Amino acid sequence: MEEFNTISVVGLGYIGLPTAAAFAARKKSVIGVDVNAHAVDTINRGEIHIVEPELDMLVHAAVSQGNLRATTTPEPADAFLIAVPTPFSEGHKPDLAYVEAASRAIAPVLKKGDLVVLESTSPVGATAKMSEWMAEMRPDLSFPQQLGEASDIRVAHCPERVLPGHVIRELVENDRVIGGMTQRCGETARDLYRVFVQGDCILTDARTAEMCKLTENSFRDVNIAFANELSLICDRLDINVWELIKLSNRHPRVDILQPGPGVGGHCIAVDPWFIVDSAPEQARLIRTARTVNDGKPHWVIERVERAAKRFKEPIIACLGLAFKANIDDLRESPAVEIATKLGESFPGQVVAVEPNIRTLPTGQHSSVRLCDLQTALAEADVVVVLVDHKQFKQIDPVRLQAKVVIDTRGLFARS
Ligand code: SAJ
Repeated sequence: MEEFNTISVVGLGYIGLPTAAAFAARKKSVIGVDVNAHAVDTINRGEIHIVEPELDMLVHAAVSQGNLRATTTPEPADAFLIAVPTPFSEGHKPDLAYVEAASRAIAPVLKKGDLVVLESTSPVGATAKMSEWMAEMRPDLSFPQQLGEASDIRVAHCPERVLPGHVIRELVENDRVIGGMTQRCGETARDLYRVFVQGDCILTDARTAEMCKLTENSFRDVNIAFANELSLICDRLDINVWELIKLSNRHPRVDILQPGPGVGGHCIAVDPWFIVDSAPEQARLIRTARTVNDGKPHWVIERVERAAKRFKEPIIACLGLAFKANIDDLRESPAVEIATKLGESFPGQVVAVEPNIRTLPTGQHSSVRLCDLQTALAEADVVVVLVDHKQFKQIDPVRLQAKVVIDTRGLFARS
């Protein structure tokens, strides 16, 4: 069993910061590294720069007890976890620039016996590439691609799988898939995660672990696309899709997900493209699912525009801007895309209700006015339900009677 006294987490975002705090809660000495000086200063004050339930308390405790410290410059440690973004660039090609920068940044402080784990969601082959970048910088050390089990540095991939909004619980309880570049690399990484993970830590190779994470999110994307496609078909055939899905799900082997205004977030709408990019000819269903889900916001916009034409100067109320229920995260949100486009088509006539934020991000969505739920319901001719926030579930349907309601989440249209 390996002992890790000092652990460094590189990238202190939605995954890196909770992970750093989880190790610190187990009394490990944790050094968090981030290029964002504002994030580093905030964490060193015991505060957080992102929104995630319970994270503030954990970080505050970790910093005040001296177990977590943040810095912009990497320092020596026994294990390094890299949790930086892996977005896609032009043509949906994975962009590994942050992984490359992070691995080159830690390379100078690596020493014999260290473990480096890539946590970022990555295309197949990224862990091996990361190891090559470090090897380039440190010809004095050996890496698994050069010496196999005998290497000085151990390298593994262990994708994060936590659900935003439930990160603290899922981080501890979820099973972890650990892909070592060699068997020993995997076993060493497993010793590290066992510090705080209560779920099973299952070993495989790095490429399978990379593909496993992409597969999980693609599975979800394909299944949401099925529900979204059904919603279009049912609209055409004048069938209530929510009732249809509920009835179909009575079958013991059928479990259809829910249609919505499209798929948001930073994972499910991104990761399938990594598979498509690496096997474009084979990944036909996965690519089509992306197209179906990306097309849904346009379909919603068209429906609202058609409905709005019935009025002279309609007020359109968009209920919800976040990418899913009961969170404040507006990034990559189909609801934002829909509200913004409607605001452009109907200047001064679109209001949005988002109970989880106080102001709209500056410089964006200027065509949309943020207001409270009661005002929106009083003013609106057309109500577009975009997010199933708990506050919206309490709306008395009587208040919607005289309005046109376009309900993308089935809050009021279920039967
Ligand atoms: N959505 C639907 N219908 C559904 C379920 C979801 O339209 O029936 C939409 C949501 O409204 C949202 C999007 O899909 O816009 C994604 O939401 P989500 O709750 O399904 O997933 P995320 O993006 O918050 O988190 C996912 C999770 N992956 C899986 O469930 C397979 C999480 O475990 C991953 O860690 C995370 O991606 C990630 O970081 O990759």
